[in-house]
Amino acid sequence: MSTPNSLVNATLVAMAMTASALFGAVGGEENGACMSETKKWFLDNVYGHAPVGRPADMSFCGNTILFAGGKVKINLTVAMPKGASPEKPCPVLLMGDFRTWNNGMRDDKESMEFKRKQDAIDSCATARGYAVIHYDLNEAAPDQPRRRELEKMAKNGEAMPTCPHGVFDIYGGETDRTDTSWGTIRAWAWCHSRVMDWIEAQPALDHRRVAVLGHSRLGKTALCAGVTDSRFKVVYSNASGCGGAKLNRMALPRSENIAQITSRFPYWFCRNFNKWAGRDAEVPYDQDEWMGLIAAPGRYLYVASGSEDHWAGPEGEKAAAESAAKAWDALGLKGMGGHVGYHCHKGPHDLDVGDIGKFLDFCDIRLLNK
Ligand code: GTR
Repeated sequence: MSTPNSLVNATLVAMAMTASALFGAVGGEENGACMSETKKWFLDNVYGHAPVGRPADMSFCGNTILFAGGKVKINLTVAMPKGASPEKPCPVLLMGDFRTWNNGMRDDKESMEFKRKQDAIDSCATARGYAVIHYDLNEAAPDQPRRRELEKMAKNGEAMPTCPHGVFDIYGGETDRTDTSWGTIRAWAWCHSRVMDWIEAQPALDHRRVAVLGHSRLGKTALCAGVTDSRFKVVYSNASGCGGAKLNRMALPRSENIAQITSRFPYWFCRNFNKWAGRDAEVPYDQDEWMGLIAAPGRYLYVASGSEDHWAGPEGEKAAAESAAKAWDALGLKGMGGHVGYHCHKGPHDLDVGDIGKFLDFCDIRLLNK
């Protein structure tokens, strides 16, 4: 006789609780009452806390998400596979970028190269039955070049956008920043959650099969979104390095350390992260434990590196993925090679269509039962 589903579910929940004791509670947007100590440490010390969950002043208009009546907007670009419909909703890949702010793709060489890669990724994914969603994170929470541009505009007395710092200007964290206020990575991850809210309202998109992914700073962001929002079923970090998938405690002299990242990109993290500069080996929790927080039945982690990407520390990313996989093992689920995947492409710091192909091979089995 087969085991009833309710019994299987009860067993999985009990196993998840056991793993929680080892690795911290499973995802879901953070809320004080049921947050594990591990997760609290990371939000207090590294990424900061989001001041709101789904805000009451958010609305949707077509492919645009509006905050505070449109003071801040997120414009989504959606590439759909053939045949997706409300009767046959398709799985989704959610990616952010920084190239389309001001509602237009720039035409400089770097942006054109980015566009070529993005189009290749979209074609590859849609041909395999996945929708791809892109949007410009600068609109929601500006990254460094956009921040510099805004500073210059302010200095020159130019007309400023209503909310130059995006969601920080609406929900707080810019001028009233505290030691644990959200940094930009947490804010971007929060935006991914708002896009997830939008996905849930789209009948042709399958909100139960959404993968969040990103490269480099957006790999750090994908992990943050995966830990803080359990609706993301698959989380893919590509070359995320320090503050992402790389272990801080592993001595890798060629890779970025906490002092370097907090001095160049202080606003990516909460202020408390500065206190760990020069103390990488002393952090009480490491990035494998951060990624282990994603572990739950039906949730998957994928990590990829570049063999020549010494700044991101491929050895540290691989070791962290292997260690994080133990959170799934503790649930009685297969970790490495099962719920957790890893590959290292030969070459530098990059995410290209080859990486996406390998990642989709992983997703096909887990999300599409292929
Ligand atoms: C680097 C930074 C890395 C990485 C990268 C990127 O300058 O040191 O942590 O995130 O930027 O996002 O491209």
